[in-house]
Amino acid sequence: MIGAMGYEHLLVDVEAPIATVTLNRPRVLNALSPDLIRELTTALSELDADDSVRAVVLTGGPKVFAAGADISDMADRGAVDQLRRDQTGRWAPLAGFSKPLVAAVNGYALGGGCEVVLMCDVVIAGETARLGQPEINLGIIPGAGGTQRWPRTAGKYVAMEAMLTGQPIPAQRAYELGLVNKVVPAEVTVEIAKRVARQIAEKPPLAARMAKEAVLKAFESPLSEGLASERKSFYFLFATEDQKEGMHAFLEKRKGVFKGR
Ligand code: DAK
Repeated sequence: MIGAMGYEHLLVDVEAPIATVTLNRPRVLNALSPDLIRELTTALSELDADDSVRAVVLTGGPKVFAAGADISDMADRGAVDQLRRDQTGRWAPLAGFSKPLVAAVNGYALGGGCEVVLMCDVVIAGETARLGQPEINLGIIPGAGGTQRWPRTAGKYVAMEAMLTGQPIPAQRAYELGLVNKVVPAEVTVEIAKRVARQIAEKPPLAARMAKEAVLKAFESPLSEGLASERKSFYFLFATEDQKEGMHAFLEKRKGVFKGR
């Protein structure tokens, strides 16, 4: 069945200034087939270019986030075939999404599904959420950033245990380890994630973009480089109308109205 926006495996709901993207292959626990990945990255590219959207919620719905890449698609592939498909490059619209991405995670977020969560900026987990990298059980390792983003998020030993045992981590433990921002009842995960997205969407979008970029830079650069880059973005924001609006609104004791200019 093709949805309203022409996607077969996704639901995309734009309620400006936020949008919600729902992975929608429930029969196979939202397994990330090449078609689903293509649709997801296409939808994200479109939302990144849509000025009416200032933050995006990414979810798998009420029961499951995603049980990983589609094993039936991968089982008989060879190394060269995998390389030629360049799935890492295909994730660029997600990893490089310029607007804040809020993940709403219920149930399993495994393998590539967990790696998608790790590419989001804020994670709201339902009490049923279970995050893990079970690739080792299949004779492979994570291939969409898991071995790199887990240690940067939760430290070496948590990452090692997750990669080597393949055991998923339940929501509350994930919260204690700093892998998710908040644990909420599963029925309200998406609603709370939308609330967070709306809160972010009220902020000046260029400042949000620069803040996201600056925090991500911390994972990639030495401190001195990160600080220099932060300072340049800080100066740049003084060239925006929203900075003038934000500061004058404060002085005039009113709420700022931001245009993303
Ligand atoms: N792929 C395909 N089908 C899946 C699936 C998956 N990952 N996960 C579940 N399904 C299907 C099941 O086969 C079953 O289908 P039917 O038998 O009904 O036809 C249906 O979804 C319901 O699943 P279960 O019957 O197994 O449900 P249970 O509640 O009993 O168990 C489970 C839920 C999540 C514990 C179990 O389904 C499970 O262990 N699933 C596999 C989890 C997993 O191993 N995930 C990692 C996959 S590897 C790459 C980058 C990244 C990746 C690949 C390439 N490149 C850069 C090239 C990522 C790799 C991975 O994610």
